[in-house]
Amino acid sequence: MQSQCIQGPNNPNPRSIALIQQLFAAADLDGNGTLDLDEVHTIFDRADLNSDGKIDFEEFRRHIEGL
Ligand SMILES: [Ca+2]
Ligand SMILES: [Ca+2]
Repeated sequence: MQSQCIQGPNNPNPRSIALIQQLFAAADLDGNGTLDLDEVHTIFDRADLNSDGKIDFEEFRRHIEGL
């Protein structure tokens, strides 16, 4: 059952926070604690599997599951 992984903002569940930390750490390629535009672009390009310049939900989901 994966459907309850992501809760709304009113429910600060530890799994959401862990996921956010995981996403941030994965995006922070040089590990300096901040994201710069190059890092965001790199992550975007990785997530955009069909290179159409957009990330649809399926691509987003697969990207997160692949972390
Ligand atoms: Ca960084
Ligand atoms: Ca795409």
